[in-house]
Amino acid sequence: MVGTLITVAPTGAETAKRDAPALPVTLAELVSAARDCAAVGATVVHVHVRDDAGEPTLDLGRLRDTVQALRAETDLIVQLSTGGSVTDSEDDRLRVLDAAPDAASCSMGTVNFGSDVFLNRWDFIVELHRRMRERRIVPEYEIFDLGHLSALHRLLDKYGAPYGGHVHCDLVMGVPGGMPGTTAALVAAVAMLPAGATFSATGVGRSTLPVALAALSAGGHVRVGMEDTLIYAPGEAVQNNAQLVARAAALSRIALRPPMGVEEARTMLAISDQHSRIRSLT
Ligand code: KMH
Ligand code: ZN
Repeated sequence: MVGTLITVAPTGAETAKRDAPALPVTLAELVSAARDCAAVGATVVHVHVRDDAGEPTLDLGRLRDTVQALRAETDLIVQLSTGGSVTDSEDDRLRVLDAAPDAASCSMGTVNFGSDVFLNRWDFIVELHRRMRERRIVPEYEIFDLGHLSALHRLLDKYGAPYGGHVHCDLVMGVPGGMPGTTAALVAAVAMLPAGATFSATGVGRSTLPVALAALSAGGHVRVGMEDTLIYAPGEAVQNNAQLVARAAALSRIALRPPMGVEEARTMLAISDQHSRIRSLT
């Protein structure tokens, strides 16, 4: 039986350090959190970086340093966010790919995001898809709503498969404005996946646990982390990212689909070892 891919999204772009002191915002904190998460079962890290004031940034130098540090200090697959924060420009979001990560997120449509709008125009999505293939970066298609799966079919039909040939989606559920974090919504989304695609799911806020359980029972994979939830249980704040990864790993063992190792994850996601080779040469 296939193991479980556990992705950790440790930081995000929405939470302030003052509201969640355990949020990793410096490079040292991020690397330390990534190491702790790898030790308890994570194989992919979904990365947003912050500036010296702790604010979200897409500064290319910082992104490059972050990719390099995570490669040097962990074996995790490094997936940079091209979503950034709701105020980031398309040019800045496209430039993220110049930091040469193993993988990057590719959000498949516009969605209301609380009282903001997370804008993803069709032409922008096509450009992200095209540049990722050109740079040999494996996309993770972020699905916030069912219509985003229609857009994914359209993208693949018109512009072909991503680099590596495999399609992996992350169902981001429970965003205020997107699909709800329910089993029914997950089942509906899974039914719309392209043939041969694999999926992870992440539930925002209180939907974290129900979505993880639904994903495991539907044969999917799991993303957890402080980007998506700061609540561990009713009345109990998340202590750190590793706590969330350890719980996801425990659930995956109960489901008899224990956490995947990095090699198994690279094979499933069709991520070549080109970046590991680069690492060994530098
Ligand atoms: N911060 C959200 C507006 C992604 O990383 O690709 C977008 C987001 C998606 O987090
Ligand atoms: Zn993100």
